[in-house]
Amino acid sequence: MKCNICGNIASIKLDYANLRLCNLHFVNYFKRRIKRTIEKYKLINPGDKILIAVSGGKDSLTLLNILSELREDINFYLEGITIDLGIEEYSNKYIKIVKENYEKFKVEYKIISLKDELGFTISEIIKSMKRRRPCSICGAIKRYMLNKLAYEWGFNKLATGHNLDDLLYILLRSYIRGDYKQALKLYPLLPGNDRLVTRIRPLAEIPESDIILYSRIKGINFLEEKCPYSKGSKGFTYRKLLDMLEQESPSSKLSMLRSFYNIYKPALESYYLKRPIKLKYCKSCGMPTSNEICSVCKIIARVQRG
Ligand code: Q46
Ligand code: ZN
Ligand code: ZN
Repeated sequence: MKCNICGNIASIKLDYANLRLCNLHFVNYFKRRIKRTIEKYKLINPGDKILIAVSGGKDSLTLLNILSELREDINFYLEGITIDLGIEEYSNKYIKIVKENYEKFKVEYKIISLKDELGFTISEIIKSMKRRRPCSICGAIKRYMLNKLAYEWGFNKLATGHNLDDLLYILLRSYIRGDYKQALKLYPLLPGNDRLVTRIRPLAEIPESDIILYSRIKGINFLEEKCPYSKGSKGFTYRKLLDMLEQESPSSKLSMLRSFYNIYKPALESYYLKRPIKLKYCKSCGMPTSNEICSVCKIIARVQRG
């Protein structure tokens, strides 16, 4: 098997692109595709102040590596944020790894303790609410905290490491639940307004398998261990289904996302924009919400009541 670019021995086979590549040309190809996403969806402009959410997993650390390399070319400011969720040993492990990577890639960062910010750790909230599937609560709290802090610290963009598989999983889930509001948020750029900071997802068109390859080739040390609360999550089944589809018919993942962007999303928008969602401000914390009190303030009030 020879590299399609240089003719040396190829170590990587990308069926979706019908390419065989050596490590060097895979890395170039990977970076070029992310740059193309950034340009195509106008994710980054010179002078931007970008806060990147880093969890210690392969996606956010790969994005940290790529954005740290691009910041001089495009001329934007980059800073990292990691939330200490207080999930016992698991949190200690990812915090150690993110610190090493922030230093390696020379990116300023802040580690924020959820206990200090909200008064409770994720473990305490989950125990108190006795939920079988804690990820929806944890996800809502993380999104809330990231937006709130990015806004309060004066960043105009919040970058996350969502990849192609993550977006397709959310798309499938929202289709099954009939949750069109969630589906409409699936785009590499989610424009903000007022207290809602613009969100960007530069890895939106990159399959998870490519991110694993890239991080291994580049020697990025990431946490492979899964969060203890992720056991039994339906996400694994959805992802397995998507992988089977891709194996049967290479490039179906990307085609699925592109058809959604080009055909289904505009159709949904033209239908639902006739019923726009009115954004209010939470009467308790002042952050944007579609209700009187935001979901995170409701969660915290419930945990405080015990
Ligand atoms: S940290 Fe939180 Fe994840 Fe753990 S509780 Fe679920 S959402 S799995 S990415
Ligand atoms: Zn090559
Ligand atoms: Zn609130």
